[in-house]
Amino acid sequence: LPLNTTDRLATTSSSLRDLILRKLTYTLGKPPSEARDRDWFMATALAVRDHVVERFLVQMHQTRGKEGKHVYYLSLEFLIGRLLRENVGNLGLAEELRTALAELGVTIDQARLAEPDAALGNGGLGRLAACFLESMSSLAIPAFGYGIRYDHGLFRQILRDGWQQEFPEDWLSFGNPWEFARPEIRHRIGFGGEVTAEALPDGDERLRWNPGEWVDAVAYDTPVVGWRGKHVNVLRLWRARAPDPLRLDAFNRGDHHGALAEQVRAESISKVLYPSDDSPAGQELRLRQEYFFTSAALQDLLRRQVRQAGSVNTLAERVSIQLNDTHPAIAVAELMRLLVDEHAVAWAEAWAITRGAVSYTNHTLLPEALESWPVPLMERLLPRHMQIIYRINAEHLDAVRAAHPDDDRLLASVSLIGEEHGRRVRMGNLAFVGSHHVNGVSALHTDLMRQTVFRDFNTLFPGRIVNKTNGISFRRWLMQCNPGLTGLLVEALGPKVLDAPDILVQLRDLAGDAAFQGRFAAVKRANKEALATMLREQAGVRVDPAALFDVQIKRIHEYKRQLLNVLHTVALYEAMRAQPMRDWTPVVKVFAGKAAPGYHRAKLIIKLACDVARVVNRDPSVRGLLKVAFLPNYNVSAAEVIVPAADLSEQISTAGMEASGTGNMKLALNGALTIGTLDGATVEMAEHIGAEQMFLFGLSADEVTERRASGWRGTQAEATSDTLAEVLAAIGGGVFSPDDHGRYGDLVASLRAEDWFMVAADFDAYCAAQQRAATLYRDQPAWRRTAVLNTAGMGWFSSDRSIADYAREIWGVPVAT
Ligand code: DL6
Repeated sequence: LPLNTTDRLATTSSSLRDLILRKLTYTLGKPPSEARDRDWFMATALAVRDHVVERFLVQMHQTRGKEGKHVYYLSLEFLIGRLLRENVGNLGLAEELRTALAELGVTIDQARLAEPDAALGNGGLGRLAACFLESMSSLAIPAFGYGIRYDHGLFRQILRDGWQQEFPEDWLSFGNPWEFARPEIRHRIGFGGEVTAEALPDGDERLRWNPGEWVDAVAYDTPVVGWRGKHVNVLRLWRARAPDPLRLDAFNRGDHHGALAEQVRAESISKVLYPSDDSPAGQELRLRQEYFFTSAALQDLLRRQVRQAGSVNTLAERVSIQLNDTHPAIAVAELMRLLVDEHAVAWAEAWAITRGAVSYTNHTLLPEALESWPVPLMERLLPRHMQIIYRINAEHLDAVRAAHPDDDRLLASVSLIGEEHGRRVRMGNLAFVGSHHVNGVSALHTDLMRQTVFRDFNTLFPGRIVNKTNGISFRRWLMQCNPGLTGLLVEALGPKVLDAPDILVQLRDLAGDAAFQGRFAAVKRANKEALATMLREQAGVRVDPAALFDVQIKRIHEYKRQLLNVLHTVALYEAMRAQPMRDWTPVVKVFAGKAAPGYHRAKLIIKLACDVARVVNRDPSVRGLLKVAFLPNYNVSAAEVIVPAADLSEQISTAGMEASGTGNMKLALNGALTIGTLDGATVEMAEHIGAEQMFLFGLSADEVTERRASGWRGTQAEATSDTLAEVLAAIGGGVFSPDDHGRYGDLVASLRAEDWFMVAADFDAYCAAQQRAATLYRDQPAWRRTAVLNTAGMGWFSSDRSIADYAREIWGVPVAT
């Protein structure tokens, strides 16, 4: 063993206490009397990290020489959140830590809440990557996550008079106790320059790229421990540094700024996360980020391959490289370059290796979010890659032409170069041809991929597109965020439920049991009280925990239709005001989410929600009936409070537009009922839970397509719905914006015109579904029964199931069952 048994860390509370105290004293240099909550967090995290590292070293020792195929998960985003509770929970040290800290006069929450959120992602895609890493460790699949160690993660959102303002977020300002800097692990990344040809003795020529600029990628490793401490993988994030820290010649000439210019330019690559989600982010810096981390990852894994296997030839048997969306799609060209130019592999063999190793996940069908890069930019920044892409494209189009002669439409559609808006490299097409499998993230999304964006590819390469429905980590999204419900489930179903979530289905037998319902409801009530406190402290809104908590938490985007929810809020408000004495179900509407900084319409929707909240919350005639809260700065930690407290989960995207959703899963698992459209993974949730236990409404994906094709206009809906007409008139007329009557004029006009997102079209159906929810809530036994049935149906949506599917069907990696 790498450690003597006598050196092994004891897991008792007293040894943990001593370890924390040693970290506080000798690593942080503080006596307990001086320690603040942040110091306790740091000392605790460092102590916990020792336990993680110990397991890692033992595992390394036990598996040396027996490592199976490795998975490399390349993602521009990892939305990690806080790690203390996850690591402690997965190590099984929660109770010992509680006691240890209590003996030091500290509560576990004091330490836990002092941890900053690692927000290295925008939303669903980044959070999925974090859940997947945890699941790969939990299933003991040898894996590395590769990404960027941004200095600043997703911006901090402040609402000033209802308008979103963005401020930099600073998660690293007090140091990051989970990571290990690995200055010795660095790779050179080139940009620009030129390609030269070198004659070979056999008359052939070898092309060489001489970059004009170099940046170093330096590794920072965060160990990721799986459930029950079984296995530890590494998340390796790259930081950009200039090879030379400063230009001494310039400094000595007195040009102090110029001396640092290279460093500043290099470091800008890992400075900030692009704050875009399902929207375009097509600037040069973004391409530099994408190439930077992809190249570093590939160089790193090739070095490991050569060290372990002696050559690159067996790469495809030994590794699986998963591209999380097209952000790392340049990997196809970069792997070819490294194999052909650096490792002297023949082109055809290199192509077989690349296609054997790489697979790609698509996360969006929105045309504006499908990445493409202008050819001139690529030629300037990555000239050798552009040559490689041209050659891949030529061979690909030759093959297509041979099989489908005279089909110019087909050639144009599947080419790697698009001509629509100037010549651009289509990254989705590049990823498709360079992958052995391409997957969507829900059954519906995968079908739509086959019918729309990759329709022609699906004909050319039948079977390459597969579905892998998303999942969520039950450790974080049940056990850690909802200990009350977890305790109840363990009591009712036995501890095995913690390891085998399929057992949740047995809850169906208890759904009608009044005593169990009561306990289930008591847990929900306690969670709602915690959320009520947060709403009071952070949104300045006082709410009654007995009311129906109707929650919409996600990025703000027109297709996610927060606007539809706001319109219903207004309709409900007007109805309550008109008849305050009616037997209403008291409702609290909770909104949270960030808008991309340049997405003006999304910011206006936030403003509208806040304007409506201000009017409603001040109106005495609806006191006790309706409250509206927009919680600022939504992040993973806020979700961990909101998710366990929700009664109603809003999953109301325009059908066909949400690839999967994962918030829908988190909320249903915690006993919220879904009000939603048949979109993304909500369709599969309805199959597992039972559509009758949900409030489904609205147009289907096919109907949305038909409506759009028919020249639908929102005025058609307005003409048949008095309620919609009144709501639009109120908002458009300035009832909620007395300081600026015209503020929402354009917004309302767009609903009356093409109504692209079918807000007006679905309005009446949505209100009817809301009515069904409010009515059911009044019958608490029936509501509770349905809530239990929702939790019962969610076992399949564990990210362990998703990852096991990827492992077996895409990566060819064995999974222990
Ligand atoms: O697959 C994870 C997540 C899905 O659950 C969401 O439905 C989808 O919107 C999101 N997609 C993105 C797209 N970003 N890009 N490119 O975040 O992925």
